[in-house]
Amino acid sequence: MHSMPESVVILTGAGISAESGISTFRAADGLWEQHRIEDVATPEGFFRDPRLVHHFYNTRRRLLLSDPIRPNPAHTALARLEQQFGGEFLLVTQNIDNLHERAGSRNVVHMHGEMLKMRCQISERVFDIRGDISIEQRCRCCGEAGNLRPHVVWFGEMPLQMPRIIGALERCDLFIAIGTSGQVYPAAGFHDIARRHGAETMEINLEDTGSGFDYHICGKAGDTVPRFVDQLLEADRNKASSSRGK
Ligand code: BV8
Repeated sequence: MHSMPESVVILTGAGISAESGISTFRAADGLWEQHRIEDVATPEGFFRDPRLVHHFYNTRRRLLLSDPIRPNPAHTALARLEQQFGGEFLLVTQNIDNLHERAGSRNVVHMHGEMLKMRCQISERVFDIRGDISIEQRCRCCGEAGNLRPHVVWFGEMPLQMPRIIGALERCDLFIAIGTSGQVYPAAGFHDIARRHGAETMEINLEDTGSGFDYHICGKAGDTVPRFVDQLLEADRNKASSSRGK
């Protein structure tokens, strides 16, 4: 990187949770190999067969809450970066798991929603959920069965907190995408927005996804992210001490 960043935006995808034991979407054994997106990750699919969609998310929620699943060193490193970086920092995730929060991140923007939340389709109220959601379940707001859905953004639905994300992309001078294939918009276009506003862009992934980032760090996030965060924080400390020295 040419200069020490003052403002960093990080976007994470399923690849950052892969080493924690959570399937990604587009790998050979990925989620989309076992289910059609249209059936389980669209409003139309939910309207057509809510039981199937609840089963899809209930299964993923039970796995997420099971004992072997825990944050990996990449999640922990990003929590350290949020706490110690001297400049502006925003973590945006496409993931609906809670591993960033369990690793200590405090200010996570879940642009595609959260598996541990459900929403009433009538009142739009959002509730925490740790168990299964079923069509027989009554919502606390209306007291009726059949209104509850996962608080997750499906294809064709508007991602959450977009104005906040776009504002941060326009201000940042370093944008880093970690563990995402860059297949899904608008997230896949974030690095273009950041670059158009003068940011340097970096991809941390197993491979170069060919999305036109300025820099690439190839390898497993659990190895590459802690190393990168240590280097960035070291440079940030040196900059702070040298500016005090003036
Ligand atoms: C919207 C929540 C507009 C659900 C998700 C044509 C027709 C219809 C729609 C569109 C279209 N063209 C574009 C669109 C829009 C559509 C879209 O982009 N479709 C794609 C398929 C073409 N997008 C939308 O619909 C979005 N909404 O556009 O709204 C709008 C405007 C006005 C008004 C209303 C609406 C909403 C998209 C959100 C969908 N929900 N998730 C759930 O989780 O169940 S998407 C889901 O897939 C994830 O959230 C994530 O965002 C996305 C991509 O997944 P990745 O995270 O990248 O995972 P993937 O498996 O693909 O890749 C993993 C990567 O990690 C790989 O690169 C791998 O190499 C790497 N990796 C693996 N292991 C490791 C690793 N890296 C490092 N270390 C490792 N160990």
